[in-house]
Amino acid sequence: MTTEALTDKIRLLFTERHNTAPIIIQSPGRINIIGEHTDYNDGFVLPGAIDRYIICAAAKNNSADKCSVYAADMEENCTFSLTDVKPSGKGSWQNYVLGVVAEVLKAGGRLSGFDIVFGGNIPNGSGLSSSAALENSIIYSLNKLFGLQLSRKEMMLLSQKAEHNFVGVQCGIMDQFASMQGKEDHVLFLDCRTLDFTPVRIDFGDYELLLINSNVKHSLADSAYNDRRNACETGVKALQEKFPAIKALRDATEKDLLQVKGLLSGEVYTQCLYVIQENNRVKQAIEAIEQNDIDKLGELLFASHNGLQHQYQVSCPELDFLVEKARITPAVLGSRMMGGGFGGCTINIIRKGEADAFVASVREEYIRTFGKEPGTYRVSLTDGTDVRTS
Ligand code: GAF
Repeated sequence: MTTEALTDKIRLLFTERHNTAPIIIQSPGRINIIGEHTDYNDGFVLPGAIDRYIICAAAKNNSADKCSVYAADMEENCTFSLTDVKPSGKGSWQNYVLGVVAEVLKAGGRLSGFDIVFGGNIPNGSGLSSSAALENSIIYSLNKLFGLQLSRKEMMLLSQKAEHNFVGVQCGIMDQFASMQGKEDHVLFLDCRTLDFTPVRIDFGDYELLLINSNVKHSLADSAYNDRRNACETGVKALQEKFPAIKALRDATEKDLLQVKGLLSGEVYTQCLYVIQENNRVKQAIEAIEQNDIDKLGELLFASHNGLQHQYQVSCPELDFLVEKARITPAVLGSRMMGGGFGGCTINIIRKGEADAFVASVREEYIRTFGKEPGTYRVSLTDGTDVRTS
């Protein structure tokens, strides 16, 4: 559905349900060029917001504490009192909303009753961060409705806390950041330690980005994500025995890690090595972009996937298949899985005009092998969460 049609639908649903005019907030999904699983290691990432959104209609109601949130896509309604905001069942969309409300209250935000209707055109489970977009849309709405005076940085950090405390995923900041701070036609080079960032324009020349959705949603992704985080923390503790100044894997070199190899299981060692190497790849990617060297950027994407598949072990056969096909296709300069892993999309740098032929060349075998169809998206880089004016 186009964002215009989605906005009309959400606005109409809201006025039908609540008989008043809402504010409309749009909050985008994100891609990430490179820098996967580096964010919670204080490292570097290169994401951007995309023109797929959660659209959220919101208004205060007359109650002191009664709230309602209607998820148009699921046709589900959730009502709660501000005096008793608790997590809902595991895996429920409600936790993204309730978590944000709870974090706002915890931070001292003064709220009264409100109503929300939301819906989206970010495909769920595609690794394009529909959940961060939802969290950001809720916090941005509350900030506007109740004049909370939160900065973008404060809002994205509260969204992240909601995910930690209500959803149970110890995510880094990349997704909430990209969705909140996005800039049209730019990706954002973010230092996840300081949260300083630089917008970067990439000149792809004769090439363009193509997302291919594996259409795999892995149910173990959340627990595996937290496991990887723990592995990184184990690595840091071992490193600190020899190098007390190391605070996160971002501070370590491959040589440092080698010196504590004996203190780590083979698996943890390899996973930490991946993070150190991926962080270096982001820095190399920035150099390649500055030199308009898209071939080099493509090589880095393939190398990133290799690490995610074999070292960090967060890929899956469907994603590996798509990247392998890309590797042997001359029109594709680079390809890798994107986001947390175990499903979702690959991001590809492909020669303009070749996307349809590439997808057609892999489609049949993909369907035969995995019994499902791959999806494709072409996206544009866009601004972060904001009020929608039309
Ligand atoms: C998920 C997380 F939410 C991000 O913080 C990031 O760690 C990403 O996986 C992997 O790079 O999207």
